[in-house]
Amino acid sequence: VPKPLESNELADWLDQFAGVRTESHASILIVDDDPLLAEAYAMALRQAGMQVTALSEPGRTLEAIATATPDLIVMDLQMPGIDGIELARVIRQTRRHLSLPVLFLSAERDAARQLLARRLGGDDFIPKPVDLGQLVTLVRLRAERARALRAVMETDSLTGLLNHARFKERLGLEIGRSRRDGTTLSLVLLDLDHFKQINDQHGHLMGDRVIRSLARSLQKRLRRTDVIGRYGGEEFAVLLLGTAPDAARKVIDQIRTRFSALAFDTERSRFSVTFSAGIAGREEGATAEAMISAADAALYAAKRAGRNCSRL
Ligand code: GH3
Ligand code: MG
Ligand code: MG
Ligand code: MG
Repeated sequence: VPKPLESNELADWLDQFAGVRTESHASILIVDDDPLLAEAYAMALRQAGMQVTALSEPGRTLEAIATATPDLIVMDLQMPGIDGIELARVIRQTRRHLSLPVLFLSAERDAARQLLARRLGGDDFIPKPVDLGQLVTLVRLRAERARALRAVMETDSLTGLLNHARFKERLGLEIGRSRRDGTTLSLVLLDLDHFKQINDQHGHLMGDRVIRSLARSLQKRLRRTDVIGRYGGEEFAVLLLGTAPDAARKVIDQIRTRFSALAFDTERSRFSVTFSAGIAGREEGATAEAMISAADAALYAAKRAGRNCSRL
């Protein structure tokens, strides 16, 4: 059993990293039943520029993964009442965390058991007592890589917006968050009008340009905290945080007016495109499915009303 750190030892350790701090947006979750050790590792990684959550209650690991959305987990193998290998296996059972790297920390000296830990799901093995320089090096590179890979998996390649799966996941998370905080939340579904005709008359490449252009209009006009996704082919979804439906409608109508005024040029012609929008607020006890069908029904009403308009 590794002995806990003295605070002056910790200061010495941390001094080693004073010069190596570089920008990193990687988010790390550390799970070690010894709170002093967990915090020591956390400080070393933070010192190297990473976002770190230190957890000394291993039973709350799944919950911490959901809230902190880490790019990598550093986990102690010897924890009372919980088997690190089993915990890693449970984490990997979620589709989303299939490729979430887990680095095991262990005082285990037996090479065969170290190998077993790797075979059962650990991506690497860091011996205890931990060399903090080694920890920082191993963690940063892998976390950056995992983060980049996740961004690719969650992003729509044509527009750079969140893809359908990730958007729906965010919708669920944000509904939960706004319920807990007692804030408002609006969901908008947008659909380009008569888009088949745009493709037919100007070609699919031009159609793609229109789709990218609407993506950019949304990114430009919405808040950085708002969530924008490409919901389907020529359909987009937007979550406006802390915004009631009537306010959301004003914002979307402004974007709609400006977008419809954009001119798209081809060799032979110049044309413009419109979209319709359906808006739904978070009702008491709303689920993601309920909000999507409410916004979808409103979008359908906007289409029926002649398109290039929005409905609540
Ligand atoms: P409405 O006003 O009722 O929405 O009419 P619409 O023609 O837009 O509706 P519909 O859903 O029938 O057609 C959508 C079209 O969008 C059909 C499909 O070929 C096109 N589309 C879907 N994804 C893409 C894409 O990524 N690029 C291009 N260029 N076209 C796409
Ligand atoms: Mg332990
Ligand atoms: Mg459509
Ligand atoms: Mg359409």
